[in-house]
Amino acid sequence: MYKVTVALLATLAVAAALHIPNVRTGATDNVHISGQDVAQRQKVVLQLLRNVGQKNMYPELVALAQNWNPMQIADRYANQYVVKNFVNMWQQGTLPRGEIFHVYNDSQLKEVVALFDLFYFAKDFETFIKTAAWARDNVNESQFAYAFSVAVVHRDDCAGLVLPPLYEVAPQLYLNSGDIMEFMSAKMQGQINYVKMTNWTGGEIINPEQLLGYFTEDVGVNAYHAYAHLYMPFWLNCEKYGITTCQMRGEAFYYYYQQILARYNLQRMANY
Ligand SMILES: *[C@@H]1O[C@H](CO)[C@@H](O)[C@H](O)[C@H]1NC(C)=O
Ligand SMILES: *[C@@H]1O[C@H](CO)[C@@H](O)[C@H](O)[C@H]1NC(C)=O
Ligand SMILES: CC(=O)N[C@H]1CO[C@H](CO)[C@@H](O)[C@@H]1O
Repeated sequence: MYKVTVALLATLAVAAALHIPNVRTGATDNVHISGQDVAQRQKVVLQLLRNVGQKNMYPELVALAQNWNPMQIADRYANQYVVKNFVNMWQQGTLPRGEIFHVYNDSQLKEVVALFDLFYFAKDFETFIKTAAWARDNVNESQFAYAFSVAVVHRDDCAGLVLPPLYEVAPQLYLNSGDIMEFMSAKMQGQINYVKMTNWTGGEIINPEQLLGYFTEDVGVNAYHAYAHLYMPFWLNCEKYGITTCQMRGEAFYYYYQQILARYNLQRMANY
């Protein structure tokens, strides 16, 4: 909660007078988002990503999702083809809830891009959030969380909003199951602020690579890597989405991996 409050205050401070050109809808005049709007938008984004594995627990968001029928409001999307495409795909059945989603599985990626398109081409924030509130309970949670996060990063009207820490959205991807079980049992016993230090290099070393566990398993480094993917997904077609900042992509990609591999090699030399 503390983190959320800090994030909200921070966005309030910077967002007081944000002028954002709308690349997506082609509007030439700038959209003005007041500080209060940003705080409200931030709140909704955090609520939608809270406990994604469970059904929506905020009645106002559940209400938004009710009666949602994209085919009836197809004109609220800048690209109407994406609505048909997604609805067709969804009706034929996509990845069930609770299944593991992987971005390198072509059919799963196709579904997630169709969902992202729906989020991205929603003409206004209200349509975007209604779509997201619906998708949260009807699409597989990992696919929803991924498509929604990429949309928040890339939508003009989400400028200044922050995503919750990814290891809080999907802790099972960052922590080992033993730790999660320990947290769960601490929580059931009513303990708060329970701290557990994980020794990533503990246990028997079978492969010298395990000596680097403190680096390769680091929660912050892994979240950072995941963020880099959200900002520059390999499937993001700059022309299709009207994104004008793609010229430096190759350079940014190279710089990012060069830096992280340099650090990795340093750790290897230091350990074996
Ligand atoms: C991709 O995911 C689908 C389920 O959505 C699965 O049936 C298929 O086997 C997966 N493909 C690969 C190559 O793992
Ligand atoms: C983690 O475990 C390894 C191997 O058992 C041990 O050498 C190391 O001192 C431990 N590190 C910490 C911080 O406890
Ligand atoms: C869009 C989608 O895949 N929805 C499925 C998610 O999982 C539930 C429960 O298994 C299915 O009923 C949905 O069809």
